[in-house]
Amino acid sequence: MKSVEIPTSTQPAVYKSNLKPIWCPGCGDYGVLSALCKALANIGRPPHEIAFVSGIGCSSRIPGYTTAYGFNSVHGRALPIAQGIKIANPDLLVIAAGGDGDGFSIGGGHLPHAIRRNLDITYIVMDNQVYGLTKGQLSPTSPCGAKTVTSVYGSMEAPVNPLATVLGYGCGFVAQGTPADLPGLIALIEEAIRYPGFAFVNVQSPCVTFGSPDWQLPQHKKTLKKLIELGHDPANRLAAFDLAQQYGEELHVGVLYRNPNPPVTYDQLVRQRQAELAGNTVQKDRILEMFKVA
Ligand SMILES: Cc1ncc(C[n+]2csc(CCOP(=O)(O)OP(=O)(O)O)c2C)c(N)n1
Ligand code: SF4
Repeated sequence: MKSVEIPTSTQPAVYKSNLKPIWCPGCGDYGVLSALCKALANIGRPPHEIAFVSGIGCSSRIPGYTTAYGFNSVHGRALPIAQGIKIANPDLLVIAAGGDGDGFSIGGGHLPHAIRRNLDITYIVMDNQVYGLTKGQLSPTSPCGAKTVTSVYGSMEAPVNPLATVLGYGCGFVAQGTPADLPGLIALIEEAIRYPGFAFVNVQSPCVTFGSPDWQLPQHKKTLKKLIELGHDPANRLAAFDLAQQYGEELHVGVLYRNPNPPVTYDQLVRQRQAELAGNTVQKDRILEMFKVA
């Protein structure tokens, strides 16, 4: 459970702001917002104990549609800001969210460091294989051959594999979902938030306007494979890697990997160090001296 345990259930509507989403009708992000509010209701932390950070993109509008503290920040910078918030106030439940462009292109350099630092943060990527907000350019997860406004003859680049990437970086919780399986997505987001450490959820959230017409919610419904029904053991990291290799070919939904022995988080270490420091007046004075303004 993230930081402070208050497992009393409340209503999803408590987390929805009065702002009406301006996403295109049918956009997958509506389902993500709905799943998120339901997951938060199951967890029961009040909105003022939650901070929601995003970058820039259609998907990154999501904090504005919730009643939690929201920061719709700068393209690609959700993770550094989320980490700063968590370190400054470890009692906040911190969720970062955004698109595949935001997370794996411009923000891609932050991902390995956020994962290895292992703050108790949940990161939700709405992976629609395209830049939605800027009108349909190639994104890092666009498949080979994808025709977009910036790849009119079809993409010649191999896509990023988000699942294998975060597993390789050592992420302790890795899951994939789709709004085509809303109950499954709610459960995944809830489990990710409850995981004590950096948790990653890749949501296949189709762009109805610029995304592939062959990869929308009806296709997800037909092709998705639930990992639980395949008998996958989420404690088995090598099996998770095998499944992750099939990103872009199979739509696996569920928890690929959950570290059965989560290591101590960075925010816990900071708190420990602060407590130690409080009892060590010599060291404390030396540090205060270092930061003294002349
Ligand atoms: C520094 C910077 N570079 C580029 C942009 C333009 N820009 C805004 S959103 C975006 C990509 C959006 O795609 P994605 O992150 O996948 O989110 P989506 O809109 O698909 O949800 C780009 C390139 C920007 N706002 N800031
Ligand atoms: S452009 Fe695509 S990602 Fe953006 S709101 Fe419309 S459907 Fe959603």
